[in-house]
Amino acid sequence: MHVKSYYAATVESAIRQARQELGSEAMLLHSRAAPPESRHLGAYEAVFASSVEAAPPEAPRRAPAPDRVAGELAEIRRQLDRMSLALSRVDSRPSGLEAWGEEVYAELAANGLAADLALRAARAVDAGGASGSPERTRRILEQELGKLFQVAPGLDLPASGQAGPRIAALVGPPGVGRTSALVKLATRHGLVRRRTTQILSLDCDRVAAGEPLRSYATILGVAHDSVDDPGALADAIAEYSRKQLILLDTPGFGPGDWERAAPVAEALAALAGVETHLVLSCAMKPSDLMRVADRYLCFAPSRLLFTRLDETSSYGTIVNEAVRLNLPISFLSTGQRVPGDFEPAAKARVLDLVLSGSLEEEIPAGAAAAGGWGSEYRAVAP
Ligand SMILES: Nc1nc2c(ncn2[C@@H]2O[C@H](COP(=O)(O)OP(=O)(O)OP(=O)(O)O)[C@@H](O)[C@H]2O)c(=O)[nH]1
Ligand SMILES: [Mg+2]
Repeated sequence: MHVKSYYAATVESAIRQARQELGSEAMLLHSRAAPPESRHLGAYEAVFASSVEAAPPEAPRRAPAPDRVAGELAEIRRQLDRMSLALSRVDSRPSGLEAWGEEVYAELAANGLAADLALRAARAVDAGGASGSPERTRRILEQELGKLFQVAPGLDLPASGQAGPRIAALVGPPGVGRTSALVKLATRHGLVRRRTTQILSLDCDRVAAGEPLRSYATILGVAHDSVDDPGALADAIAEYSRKQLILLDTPGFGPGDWERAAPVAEALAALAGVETHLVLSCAMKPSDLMRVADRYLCFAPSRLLFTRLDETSSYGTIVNEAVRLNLPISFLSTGQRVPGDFEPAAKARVLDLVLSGSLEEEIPAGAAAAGGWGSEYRAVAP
């Protein structure tokens, strides 16, 4: 298994270059704007995993085996998890922190923040001389953690001069809340803003998979169509090219039917200008969430959309994944109500969730006196 980056002026040509060299068996892990140090190689980077050595383009290819590649990636992940667990048992106490820093570290870790991020933030608090001052601690934590991740609320407009609709696709594991989020987006970014909107659901071989979405679309009065073959996706998008907004719902793939994911990922990669949101549940165990997110990197997501914030009080995972995957957070789903319980991601809101461990937007008057540094803050409404 080797991992290689391809750089080009556009994501599509980077993918094309990789496919020529590695063949269709290679798996797209992610694509992004090239980091400054590699920008001279091309504006965009596409990272591919391949179990075969680079071969000339004319070499014959075997059929794609995404399950094997995914299996190998999962095994590497399992080994890394075991190693980090072993290391954390050797020394679970962060070293070099003052008593106040240790307290801050413990609270951040309890809110689900990854150990390295919690340690970095606690060290900044100690270095800032914030000992005993909740307000100062809070300010330093917001600054330190706020530097680490980005938000991208809203849906991107097509580049200037580029004709056609904006297209957003939601991908993610089964039952995570993709369809609900899509309906919320259709309402807030389509109906409310008076954009001509088309919902497309890629149903593949699940019988009546698109039914809940069709019902919602009918109630809302948004046009809906379904596509049952990933190969027909480009034609369907072309058919609705006069719409202003196309929202694409995709099937959720579990480990048991992962082989069906590859054609969908390929079909999405072949479309130009799709903004792909990876939908992740905050209620998942962090290590499971990490594994699922890694598996879905082959869909080349450019945003992270978090659901089920109402089912947990441990929000560190939102920041952990945004930092780890270097992807901005787009939206937060805070409950089952449609089209309610949905927020465009705001940095202040995410920081408040992580620091207070509460979904409440307003801390009741007087509560500050009862708690530590986390309870002193009033969240900024998104
Ligand atoms: N508590 C809570 N429930 C949610 C949230 N988002 C969605 N749900 C619920 O989760 C269930 C599944 O939601 P769907 O939107 O159908 O999820 P999906 O990912 O499209 O599911 P499949 O297409 O079946 O894989 C429904 O009962 C939703 O009401 C959320 O933010 N919080
Ligand atoms: Mg669904």
